[in-house]
Amino acid sequence: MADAPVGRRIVVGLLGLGVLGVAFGARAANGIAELMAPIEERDPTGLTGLIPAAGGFRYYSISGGEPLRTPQDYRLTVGGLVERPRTYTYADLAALPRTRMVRDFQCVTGWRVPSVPWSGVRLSDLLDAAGVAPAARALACTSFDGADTESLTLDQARRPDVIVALGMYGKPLTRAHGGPVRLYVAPMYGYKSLKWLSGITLTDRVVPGFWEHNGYDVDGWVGRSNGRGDAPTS
Ligand SMILES: Nc1nc2c(c(=O)[nH]1)N[C@H]1C(S)=C(S)[C@@H](COP(=O)(O)O)O[C@H]1N2
Ligand SMILES: [Mo]
Repeated sequence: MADAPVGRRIVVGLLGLGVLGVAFGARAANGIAELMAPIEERDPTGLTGLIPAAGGFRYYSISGGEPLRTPQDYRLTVGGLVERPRTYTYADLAALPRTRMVRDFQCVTGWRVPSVPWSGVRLSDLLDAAGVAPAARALACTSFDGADTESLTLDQARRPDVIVALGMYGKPLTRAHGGPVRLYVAPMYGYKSLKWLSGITLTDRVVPGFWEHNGYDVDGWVGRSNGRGDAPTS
C-alpha cells in the first residue's frame, strides 16, 4: 500500500488538469492529459508494470504480473451480507443471461479506448441470486492477484451497465485484460473495473479499495470525479 503523500501528489496533479480545463476547454485538457499521462501514470503505479497494449489500452497490474486462472479452476465467491452465499464456476457464469454493450474505456490518467464491445453477466443478477440482506450498503471486491480491491455502493452495483465481464471484442476476456472474469463498470474510470475478479462481499459500508487509498475518488464517474472534465463515455 503506497503512503499518503503519493495519493496527495496525484490529487494535486489532477486538480491542475481541471484548472487547465477551465482555461482552454475540456478538449484541450484531454489533449494535455494525454501528453502528461506517462508522468501521471508513474505516480499511482509505482508498483506497476505499464505496457502500452494493442488498440490503445495499457495493461495495468499493481501486482506486477498477470495471475493465472483457467476457466476450469476459476471461482467467484459471493458472500458477506447475503442470504445465499455462493461460489460460481466459470461455466456457471457462462450459462447466465449475457449483457452486451459498446462503450469507451477511460483511465483516469487520460487515455481512452473508444467503442469497446463488452459482454458479461449483470452484477445485479448475481446480487438478486444471492439475496442481499437489508443491512447491506456496498460491495467489497477482491482480485486473485491478491493485491487489487475495489468497492461499489449497492446502488452503483445494481446499474444495468455494471457487469461481471467474460468477453471483450467478441472473444473471451484475455488474461492481460483481467480474464477469465473481471468487473466492468461502464460509467466509471478504469480503476473501478477490477481485473481477475475473485470475490464479492456485501458490506454495511463502503470499504475503499486500492486506488482510493492512492488518492482517487471512491465514486469514479467519468467526467465528474477526480477533478477531471472529461466528456462522458459514449
Ligand atoms: N487487478 C487489477 N485490476 C485493475 C488494475 C490493476 O492494476 N489490477 N488497474 C485498473 C486500472 S487503473 C485500469 S485503467 C484498468 C486497465 O485495464 P486494462 O489493463 O485491461 O487495460 O484496470 C483496472 N483494474
Ligand atoms: Mo487506470
